[in-house]
Amino acid sequence: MPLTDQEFAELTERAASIRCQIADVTGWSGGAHIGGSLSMTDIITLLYWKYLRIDPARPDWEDRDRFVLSKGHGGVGHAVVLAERGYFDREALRSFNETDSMLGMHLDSNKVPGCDASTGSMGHGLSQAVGMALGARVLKKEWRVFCIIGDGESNEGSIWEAAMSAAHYKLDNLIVFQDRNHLMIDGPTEDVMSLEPLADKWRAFGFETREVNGHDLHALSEAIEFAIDHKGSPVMLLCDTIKGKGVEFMEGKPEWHYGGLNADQIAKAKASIRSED
Ligand SMILES: Cc1ncc(C[n+]2csc(CCOP(=O)(O)OP(=O)(O)O)c2C)c(N)n1
Repeated sequence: MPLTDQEFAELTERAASIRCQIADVTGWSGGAHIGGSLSMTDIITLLYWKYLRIDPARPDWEDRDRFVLSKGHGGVGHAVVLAERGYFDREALRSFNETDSMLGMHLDSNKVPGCDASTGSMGHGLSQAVGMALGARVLKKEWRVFCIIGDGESNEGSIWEAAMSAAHYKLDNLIVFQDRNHLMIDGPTEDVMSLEPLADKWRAFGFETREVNGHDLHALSEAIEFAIDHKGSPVMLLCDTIKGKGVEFMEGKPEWHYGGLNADQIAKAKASIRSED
């Protein structure tokens, strides 16, 4: 079902609010991976507010859908989403990445309610997602597994090992989003280690692959529904995104992979986000 006008308006507002909170937490903590958190915000917002079958009051509910942020450095974005979705008090965000905080730079599934996998070492989350998808089959469960990987992260061989096994086992309960923002830690992916032709690679690895604008909520929603209905293989939604999306002075700039924000920059970031809203 296409998004209704009301859903679209609510999700658009939610994504803007998440982006503003990411700017706040980046400021409070002294620094965080803001660029890649902003590029995945529309995807993760749509998942947490429309598609994931979850219950924030019961984070360990066995039959819940699983979400794995394989590009675990986006922890600041994930933490804001989990707080906003009601897994824990927003106040916890104030201590993001402080010593002894529940919230580290990369989220720890043993500490953070709602976090299904500890990630941050690039290239490992997809393997965890494959294991969870296989687990559903073995246990005869209906849960689906949604996983976001980075494009720079896909320089890791382990991504492709996980992809091979997902296709081998025909894991049609696994939906992977690649946040194709074309930038990694220190520059354009195609300069550091070229990935193209990426869609062809995923197809060759046995994934039903769709290319989609990762900031178009209508297109993303349609793609997710296609992926949920698809049978016989895992699905890759190759999402064309912009690193730093929403904050004009960050968009497309590799130097905003990680950074801190002062009060003036936070205000500018929020004004930019709201001007797009
Ligand atoms: C195994 C490993 N090597 C290096 C790093 C350091 N690192 C953190 S983020 C990153 C780049 C990731 O690029 P990408 O997946 O494109 O992230 P995005 O642009 O979406 O933020 C690297 C190399 C890491 N976290 N893990």
